[in-house]
Amino acid sequence: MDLTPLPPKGASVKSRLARLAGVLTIPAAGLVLSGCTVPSFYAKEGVTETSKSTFHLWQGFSVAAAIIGGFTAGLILWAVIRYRRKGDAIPKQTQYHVPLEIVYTIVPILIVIGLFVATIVVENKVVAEPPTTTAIHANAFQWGWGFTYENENAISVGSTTEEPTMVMPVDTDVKIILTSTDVVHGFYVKDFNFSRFALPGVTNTFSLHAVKTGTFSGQCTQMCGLYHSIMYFKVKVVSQSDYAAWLATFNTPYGKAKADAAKKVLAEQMTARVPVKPEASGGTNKL
Ligand SMILES: [Cu+2]
Repeated sequence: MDLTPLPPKGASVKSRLARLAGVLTIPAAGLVLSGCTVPSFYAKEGVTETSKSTFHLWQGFSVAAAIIGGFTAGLILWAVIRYRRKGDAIPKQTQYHVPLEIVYTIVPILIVIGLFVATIVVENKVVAEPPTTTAIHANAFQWGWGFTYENENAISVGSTTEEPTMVMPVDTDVKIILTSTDVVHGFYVKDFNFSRFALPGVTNTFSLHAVKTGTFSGQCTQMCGLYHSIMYFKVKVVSQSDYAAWLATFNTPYGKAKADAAKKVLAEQMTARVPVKPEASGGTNKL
């Protein structure tokens, strides 16, 4: 029950405005306190071609939601204030306003079609797999990641003290062949705005095209057992010449021996179901 005393009859315009300001403060405070960041709307552009497309789609959805939400809130407020009860008289009722009904049926349908088409365009970009000769096998297992390179000796396996690092070249279409040895895992790289399940018995392929060099964090996003929380990895995007140089390090006798040792560790880890051994990985993921 609202115990707020009503203003005396004939309250001044000033006090009415003060009450209105009080009412409007609540949604305004909600907006400010939620820390809404414009124009990114809490998302990041990321460092791949498709992460940028996904980001722009998110922006479009957010702007559309803000406009529609603002318009709807404005209409509600207008109705609340304009038709607030002043006595027992009911305001004029309007029904079967056909032009209006047609507008509020067709406009939402057009909005949904617009959002749907924009989503399809971006999704087609995300799932596109342009032909490339650079392919990396990413294998998830309880509880770690192994990255091996098609037609190359290179391999990267993590340890409890060193996260496995997937090294990939910048400005290149890189095909990722994602598999799981045991249960469902999730391959997620925040700066790529990208996530994909690693499923046992299923090979998921996708393409990544980074446009910026740097080291980016990845993690398993599917609760996959006791040590799910340590299933981190890194993605190191390097220049094409650095990438070639890194691959070449595995072709020396020393590099080959390292790769063979890492392959053995990877095979052991896949079946051990324990956190990986720090001493065994040999730092093969160092660039
Ligand atoms: Cu996991």
